Amino acid sequence: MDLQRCLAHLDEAIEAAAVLGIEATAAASVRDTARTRLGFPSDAYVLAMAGGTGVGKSTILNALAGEEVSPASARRPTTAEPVAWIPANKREELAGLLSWLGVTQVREHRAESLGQLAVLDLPDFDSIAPEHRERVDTLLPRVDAVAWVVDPEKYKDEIMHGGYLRTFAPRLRHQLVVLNRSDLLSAEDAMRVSDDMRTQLGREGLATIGVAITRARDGAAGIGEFRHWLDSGVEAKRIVASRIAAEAHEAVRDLAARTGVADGGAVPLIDPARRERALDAVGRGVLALVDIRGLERQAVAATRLAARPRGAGPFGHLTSWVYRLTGRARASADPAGFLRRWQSRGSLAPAVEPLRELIAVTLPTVPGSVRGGLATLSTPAIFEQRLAGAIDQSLAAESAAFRVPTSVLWSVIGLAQYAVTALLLFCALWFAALFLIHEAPVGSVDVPYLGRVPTPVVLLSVTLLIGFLLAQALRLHAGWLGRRWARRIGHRVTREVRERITESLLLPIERFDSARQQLANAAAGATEDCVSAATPAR
Ligand SMILES: Nc1nc2c(ncn2[C@@H]2O[C@H](COP(=O)(O)OP(=O)(O)OP(=O)(O)O)[C@@H](O)[C@H]2O)c(=O)[nH]1
Ligand SMILES: [Mg+2]
Repeated sequence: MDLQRCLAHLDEAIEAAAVLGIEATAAASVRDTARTRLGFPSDAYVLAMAGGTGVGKSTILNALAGEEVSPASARRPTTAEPVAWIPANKREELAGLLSWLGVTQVREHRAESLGQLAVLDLPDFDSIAPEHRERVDTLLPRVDAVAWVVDPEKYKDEIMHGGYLRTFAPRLRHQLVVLNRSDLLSAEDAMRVSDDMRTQLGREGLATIGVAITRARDGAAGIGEFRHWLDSGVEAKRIVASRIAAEAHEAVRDLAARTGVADGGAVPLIDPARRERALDAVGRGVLALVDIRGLERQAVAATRLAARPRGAGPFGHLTSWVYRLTGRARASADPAGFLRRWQSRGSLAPAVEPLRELIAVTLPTVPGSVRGGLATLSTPAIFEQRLAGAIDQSLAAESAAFRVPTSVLWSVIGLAQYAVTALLLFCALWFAALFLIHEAPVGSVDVPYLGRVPTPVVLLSVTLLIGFLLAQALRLHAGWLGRRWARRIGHRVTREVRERITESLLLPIERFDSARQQLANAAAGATEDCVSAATPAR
């Protein structure tokens, strides 16, 4: 159960690494190896004998078997192909596992007490034959346990310590160093060398690895400590699980370390408060370009233009037709066009600066492996391009939905203007009649300050005044509607632009941050589940 959870953490970590652009092929291969290994039916575990040439790997196996299983000799190197020594009754169930390991040389044993054990005698990893080392390197990630065989001459070898132990030991739980050919030393010296080896393992952070002293040439009697370790009663299943868990844990830890996150905690790359401030600044810069005030003027003009044919009486049609014909309407009463032309009003460069700067400041604090992805995001050209795209999209969506406001009041005013025009005509006829018919009787009205004023003059003045007031009412009402409309557009555009900036510029960073958090969580989970799955139950 712990093991399945442990592998799930590895999956999460690999997924997060993909978002972060971190190379995770090694981790993916760990995962694949783990799943394949778990897919084999056998409950036996595979122990590899690894070491330099001539340290006695094959001799130890032969001592264990009590017969010659893998030829050993003074010729260097001797073993070129790995030899598997397996329980006879498990031959069939181990067939798949052995072919996955690429092992063709198979010997059987009937040792009751070693019924769960398959030993692999590997070629050396330090001889003149480079293909031996290659074999070892491809096999070691697939075996369940390792006996690192050294001798008094080679126990300090750099290939063993700097190369193999450093790489593989942290990814194994069931492992042992076997100090062979100890008969070449006095008993005290053998103890001294094995203590020295332990000290060195401790320095390398591998203090949990035990050291067994053997004399394989003496047969079974010479490998008592090694045999004791084999018989120590660790369940084979547990060994297989511990190996996979240890490998998975290392892989997750490696990904987390390269991302710069610790177990459980990934401090956000960008401080949320600073992010908000930068976003506000960008929003202000963008809206200055979009020019909401200019938009308001255009919207008011467009609304007035729409009101004119309906509310300005018989001449309204004429003037609005003239406006349209001369292009005046297009230039100053076209809010949609005004929005679309935002880019002609200046450069975006100053607007993106606060956000770009924020990312530039953040970059040095980000681990090298993730820096690349973030750096691309903060390239001014890409930033501007994205922002421009975001603004274009939101403005296009907004202006496509434009409907110039309208009102029935305009028709009422329009009707009244027709009446005014009729009255004006009547006055004109009256004046004409007065000119033509001399001595025509005409009434008069008493007007304060002016005295008696002829009725047609009063009527004409009143009609003109009403006409003027109606025109003003239309202007004011249309202006009020236009401004209200413009304010609504302004709010929507502001909100939309902000949303799109967040989506196209900050979302990638947030995705980045959440991937880092996911990796940190996976690392914490792996520390818990993989460690408990990897504990060698003794
Ligand atoms: N003195 C002494 N010699 C040993 C001991 N174990 C093995 N040898 C000898 O060391 C030589 C090499 O042994 P192998 O078992 O072939 O060594 P190996 O590690 O398998 O070597 P490669 O197959 O080349 O990697 C042989 O001549 C063995 O007889 C030991 O405990 N004491
Ligand atoms: Mg050998």
